[in-house]
Amino acid sequence: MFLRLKLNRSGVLFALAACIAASPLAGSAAADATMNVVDISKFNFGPREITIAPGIKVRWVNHDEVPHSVASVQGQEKVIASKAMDTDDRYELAFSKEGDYAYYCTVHPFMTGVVHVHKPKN
Ligand SMILES: [Cu+2]
Repeated sequence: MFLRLKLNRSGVLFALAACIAASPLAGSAAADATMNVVDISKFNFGPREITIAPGIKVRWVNHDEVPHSVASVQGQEKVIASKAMDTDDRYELAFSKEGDYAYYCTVHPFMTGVVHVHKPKN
């Protein structure tokens, strides 16, 4: 966050690249936001993997002309279970527990994504 304020644009990109190269938490640069958006478009979740801090919300938005959903099962528990979202529908969920939440679209199970929930390291 402080880096972002002090560096110019290319510096930020360099810092991001260094962060991605050095850490498995590739999405951690976005971890300070209170909301992260995953756009559903052309039968893909974008970004396909995101990393957020506990307590942060993720909002999925369907931009396709067909319905999509977001579902994740951990053990016996459905940790993500949206309804089918029509065009421009959205679904929001806050993740309180750390973990890696692999999810998929129940309408098109080949559509997959992951939400990594981890406390920021610094
Ligand atoms: Cu789908």
